[in-house]
Amino acid sequence: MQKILESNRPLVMGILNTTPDSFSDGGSYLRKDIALRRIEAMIEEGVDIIDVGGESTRPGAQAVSVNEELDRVIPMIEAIVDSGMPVSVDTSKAIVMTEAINAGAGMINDVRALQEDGAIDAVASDPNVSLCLMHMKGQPRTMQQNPQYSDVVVEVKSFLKQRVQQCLEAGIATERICLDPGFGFGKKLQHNCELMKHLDSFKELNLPLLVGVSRKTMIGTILDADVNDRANGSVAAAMYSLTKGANILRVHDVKATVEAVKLFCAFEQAK
Ligand code: 9MG
Repeated sequence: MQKILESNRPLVMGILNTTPDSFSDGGSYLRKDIALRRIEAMIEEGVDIIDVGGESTRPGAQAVSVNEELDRVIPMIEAIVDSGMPVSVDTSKAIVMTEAINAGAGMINDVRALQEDGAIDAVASDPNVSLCLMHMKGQPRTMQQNPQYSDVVVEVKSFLKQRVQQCLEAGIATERICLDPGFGFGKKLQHNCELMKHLDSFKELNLPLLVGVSRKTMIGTILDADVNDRANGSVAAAMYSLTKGANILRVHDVKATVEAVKLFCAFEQAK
């Protein structure tokens, strides 16, 4: 799985939400058989890694218990591992991280950048597990209530740098880490646009970048589009992020993104 972060082409990370209140699939993947079909479909569509989440991080979302989160994600991790597809788990809880790794997860995607109790220790000891450290200002329940920055790019970069340093001090190798500015997490539209425009400046941290803009409010606001009508905008934004150095795209619309990435690579590889 460490190879995921060493890929020399952009990767597509497909989203598998198992939360009943998931903002873009309305919880329709809650039932296991439907989730399994979604996994199969994403694999057929050419996904590179599947990100399983058991606790919604959308604005206003409420926390769930450890047991509830484990009940949601562990069967999905096992099913994805059985299929041979790399699996990432979107969690901030140390116990869920440990159980996910034991179940075969190869990546932990933490929107809280391993700041919760025990999180760094939970991931430090397994050298084969990759990590995504994301920036979020505040907590999901309240993060969109008028977030303010003096310079969002400088602030987000400095936070991520600090979190990487913390990981290094805990003995985590840099090769295991990728970074994510956290589009939509405690950011207004202007902040998201600035982060996107200056995404290339995050390359100075010398780590792969993960970008998640799929179907988010920033796309809906710019296009005045309902959540179910944001696929085209999401792919366009993902492609823009590739021109700025993104390495992993976290998306709902796997087929469209895989096709767009193929075109991007073909043009990039031309003489
Ligand atoms: C869980 N989750 C929701 N949005 C995300 C994003 O933009 N990045 C990452 N890493 N995780 C996300």
